[in-house]
Formats: sequence, structure tokens, C-alpha cells
Amino acid sequence: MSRAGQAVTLREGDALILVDVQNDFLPGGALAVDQGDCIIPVLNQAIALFSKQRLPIYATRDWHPPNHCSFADQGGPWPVHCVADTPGAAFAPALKLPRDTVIISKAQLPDYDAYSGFEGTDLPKKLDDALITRVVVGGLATDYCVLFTVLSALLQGMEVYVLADGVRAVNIKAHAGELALQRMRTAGAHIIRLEDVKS
Ligand code: VGL
Ligand code: ZN
Repeated sequence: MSRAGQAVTLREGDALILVDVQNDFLPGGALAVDQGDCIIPVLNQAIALFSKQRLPIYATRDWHPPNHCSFADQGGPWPVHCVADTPGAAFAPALKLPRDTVIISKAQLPDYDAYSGFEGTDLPKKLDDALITRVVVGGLATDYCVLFTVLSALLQGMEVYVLADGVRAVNIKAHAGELALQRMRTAGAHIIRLEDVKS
């Protein structure tokens, strides 16, 4: 996925966005993403790089009410997952989130789903206020919340770098993850690997 010439050297104005690294999206969880746990060491290294330079880190979380419209028992496409304040909605314990991580909860209303961390949250304003112009993105799942979060960031005018080794897909349809990465690249995102992030 990575291409030559796509290295990014971190500087002021950069932020890390970690998308939905929650127990329910990990192996054993209610909506497990295959190999979802493999991204955690990669994201921990990204966290260390950003922390070292005191660059901000934002962590989104799916934070649904028990009767959320996306759940199968409400006619939606997904099993019950990431119900607010349940263990499944908690961030993966292995993810080393710094204390000052900014947590962004989304899709909290029963009748609306939101795959993008920018939708119905104050993430856009927070990034704006912090003068963020470039974001590095990793998390779950490539073909849903990562995809739409990246497209939102691009629409907001951000330069976006997606960690190909820091995302995994649900892949309900074969290759959905690869197609999602292609969509992100076509929309203007840089698809990189952790090794391309320089401090
Ligand atoms: C997600 C399916 C349902 C995600 C959230 O975080 O990608 N996927 N809710
Ligand atoms: Zn959800």
C-alpha cells in the first residue's frame, strides 16, 4: 500500500486520530474485526511518536444507546455492539492512551448512526481550535468508521495520512477494506505505513 515519497515528518499542526479501538471490534468482541488486535502495537508506536512531540491525540468511540437503530433487533445491519458504558464499548486495554487523549463519543442518539467521528460531534471544532491541518489516522474498521472519518477530514480541508498497517476491515464483502483504501486515496488521502512517519 505504501508508495515512495510519502513519508511525513511530524510537526506542529499535526494530530493523531484513533478510530474506535474498542473491545467489541476486537477478536472475541460483539462485532469482531479479523486481526483487529494486530493494529494495537502499531498504534501504540504512533501514540509514542505523537506524545514525544506533544502533538494531540484524539480517540473516537462508538457509543450507542441500547436501542440503537443500527442493531439487528431494531432492524439495523449490525449485532448489538459498543453500548455506552459497557465493557464492549471500552477502549482496548492494550492501547496505551495518554491521559490527555481527547475522547470523542459518536452515534449516541437512538435514531441516527454515524460512521464518521466528525458527524454529530465537536471533533471538527476541536481540530479547528487546535489549528490542526494534518491528521494521521488508524483504527477500526477500515471499511466503515475509518473510511468515513477520513473522508470527513478531507472535506474539512485536512491533509490526511492513513496508516495501512494501523487499520483492519470488517470485510463483510471480500476486499471491502482494499476498496475503502482506494476510495480514501482517490479522495486525496495518503496511504502510508507507520515506518513512513518520522519524528
Ligand atoms: C463501525 C460498524 C458499526 C466502525 C461502527 O467503527 O467501523 N462499524 N459501527
Ligand atoms: Zn456502531
